[in-house]
Amino acid sequence: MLSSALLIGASGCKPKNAGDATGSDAAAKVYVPPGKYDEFYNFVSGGFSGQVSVYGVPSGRLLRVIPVFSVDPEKGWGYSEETKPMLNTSHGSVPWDDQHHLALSQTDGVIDGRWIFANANNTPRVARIDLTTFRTAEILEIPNTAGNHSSPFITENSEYVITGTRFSVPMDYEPGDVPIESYKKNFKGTISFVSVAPESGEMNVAFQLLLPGMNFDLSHTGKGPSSGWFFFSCYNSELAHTLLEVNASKRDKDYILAVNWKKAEEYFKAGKGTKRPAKYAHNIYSDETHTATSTMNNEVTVLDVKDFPDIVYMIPCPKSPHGCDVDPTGEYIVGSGKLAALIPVFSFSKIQKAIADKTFDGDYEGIPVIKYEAALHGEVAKPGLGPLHTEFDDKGNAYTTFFISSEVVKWNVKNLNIIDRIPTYYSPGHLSIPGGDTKKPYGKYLIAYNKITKDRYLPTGPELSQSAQLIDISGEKMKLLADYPSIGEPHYAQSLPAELIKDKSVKIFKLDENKHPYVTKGEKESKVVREGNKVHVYATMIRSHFNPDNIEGIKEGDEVYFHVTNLEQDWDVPHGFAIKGAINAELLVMPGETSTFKWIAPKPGIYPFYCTDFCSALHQEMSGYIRVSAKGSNVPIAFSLGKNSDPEAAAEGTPTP
Ligand code: RUQ
Ligand code: CUA
Repeated sequence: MLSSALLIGASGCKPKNAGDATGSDAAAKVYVPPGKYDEFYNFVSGGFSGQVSVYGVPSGRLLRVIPVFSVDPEKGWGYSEETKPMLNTSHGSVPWDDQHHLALSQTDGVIDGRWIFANANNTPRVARIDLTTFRTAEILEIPNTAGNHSSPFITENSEYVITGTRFSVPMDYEPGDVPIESYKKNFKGTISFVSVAPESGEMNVAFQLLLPGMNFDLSHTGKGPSSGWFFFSCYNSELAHTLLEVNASKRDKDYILAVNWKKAEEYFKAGKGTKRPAKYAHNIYSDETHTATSTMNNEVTVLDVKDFPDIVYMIPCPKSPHGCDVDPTGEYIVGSGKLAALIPVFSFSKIQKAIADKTFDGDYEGIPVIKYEAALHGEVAKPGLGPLHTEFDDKGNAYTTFFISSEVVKWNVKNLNIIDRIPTYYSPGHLSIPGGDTKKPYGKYLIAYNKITKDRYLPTGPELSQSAQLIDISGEKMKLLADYPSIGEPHYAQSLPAELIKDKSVKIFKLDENKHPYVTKGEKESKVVREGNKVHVYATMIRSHFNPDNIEGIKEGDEVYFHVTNLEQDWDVPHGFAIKGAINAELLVMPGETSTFKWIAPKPGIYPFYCTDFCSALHQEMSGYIRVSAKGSNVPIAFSLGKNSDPEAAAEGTPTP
C-alpha cells in the first residue's frame, strides 16, 4: 500500500514540515564557501526556453545559460550576423525550440568531458555544445522526423548520437498530403544515427531506420555485455492518430524496441541502404572565423527494417513505457511504464537467449516480439505511481521517479527490493545522478527535476518556477539537502565532475588566430568603408573606448555592418555593443573575437552607441556617436577617435578632417 502521505504530496497539500531539509547537517553539505568551486557541473535542459543552463552542485548556484535553440538577446545569439546561420533550418530561420534531453560525450562508456549534445523537440535538431567554450558549436537538422523528443542518446564511444521520432509522419520523400485516417498505411517512424567525428565532433546523419508508425519515447545505449545495442521505449503501438490519451493507452503492454545498431551499421557500411531525397540544414560555428555557416543537405540513407530482419526486436513492456534505462553493468534494462503498477527489469543475456531460441510471441508489424517472460529479469512490485525515469549509483542501486505519487524510490537492481523512498515537491519527471546512465556513476548526489512547485517558493504570479531538488544518496537512506529554481522546464540534466573540464575552459580567443574576414587586429586598422549602400565599420574595443567612436557620412537607409573586434587578451573582459533604436539586440564580444551587428540607418540624426558590459572603472565612458544624414546629402564618410576635442573648434562646427 502507498502511504497516504505520498498521495497527499501528489495532490499538492503539504503535510506539516514535509520537505524541510533537516537543519545544519543538510546546510553544511550544500554550503560552498564564497570563492570556492562546486564539485560538479550540472547541465540542465531548458524545456520550453530552448536553452541549456549550467549550475554548480551541490550549491545550486547558476553559472551560465548557454543559448542553443532560441535567440538570446543577452548574448546576441541569433542576432549577430555570425550566429544567425546557427538557427537556420529547412523551414528557414527558427528562433525558438523546446529542449528536453542532454547527453554528455563518452569514451568507453564513461563521461569524457568533450561535448554535451542537446535535442530540439519541435523542429527536429540536435546540437553539440563545446565544453571548452560553453557555446553551441553545431546544430544538425534531422530529416524524416517530427517531434525529436526521443533524442539525443549517445553510444559508448560517442560513435553516434541516436534520435527517434516522436510523431510518426509520412516520409519527406513521399507525398505528405494524405488523409490523416490513412495513418496505418502512410505514417512511418524513424530512428536516426548521427555520426560524431572522433576529433572534431562534427555530426552527420549517417543513416536512418524505417519503422512502423509508433511514437518513440526514450532510449539508452547498451554497455559492457550489451555493447552495440540500443533500447527504445515506444508507445502508441495502437497506431492511433486521434485522442491519444485514450486511444494510445488501450493496450496492456507497449514495447521496448531492442536495436542491434552494430548490425545496422554493418548493413549501412556494406551499402545496403537506400538513398532518399531529403532537405535538412547543417550549421557549424567556427572558433577560427568566429562565424557560423549553414549548408543544406539533400539526401539521406534509409534502411527499412522489414528488409533486415536481424536488426530489431520488440519486448513487451507494461504500460505506455516512458523511461528506458540501462544499468551500469549493461545487463539490466529498466522500462518505466507511465501507467504501470510495477517496474519490469529486462535481462540482456535473456534477451539474447530468447533471440537465439526464437522464443517469440508472434510479431508486431513484421518485427519479432520476444516473449515477455523470456526477456524478464523480474519486476519491482508496488514501487509507486507513475514511474518515469531511472538512474543508477555505483553500488548496484536504481533510483526511479514517480510522477503521480511524487517521490523517488531507491531499489536494488539485482534482487528488486525497495530500499528507501523520499517525497519530492512535486511531481518529478527526470532525475539525474552524475554519470548515472553510464558505466561509472558518481553516486553522491541525485537531483530530481520537479514539474510543479506550488507552495515551495515565494509566489510570482500565475507562473511559478520549476525546480531541482538535491538529494544526498551517499548513505542507505536518501536525504533531501536543498532545492533551487530552474529556467524554463528543467527537463533532464547531466552532470560531470568539475575536475574533468574546469582547467580546459577557454579564457580568451587568440587575436593572432582570428580569421574573421572583417577582423580589425589593431586600432590603427580601424576604418569605415562604403560599398554602394552598404557601409562596413571595422571597429575595435578595448578598455575603455571604441575605435572609431565618431562616425559620419552614413545615410538614411544604408545597411551598416559594425564588425567589432574585442582586442582584449585577458580572461573575463567581454565588451558589449548596442545602438539606440536598433531593432536587433546587443552584441557581447569575447576577448579576441569579432562580431557583426547589422543596422539599417534610420532617419537623419545622431545615434549613440555604447558598451553594455561593465568592463572597467571607465566603462560608462565607453561610447560613441554615429551621425545619419539624409539620403541625398554629401556628408563624406569620416571616422575618428579623440579628434576635434577642442571645444571651441567643435562649437564652430569645424568638419572632421
Ligand atoms: S521526457 S519527464 Cu521529455 Cu524526458 Cu520524461
Ligand atoms: Cu567595454 Cu564596458
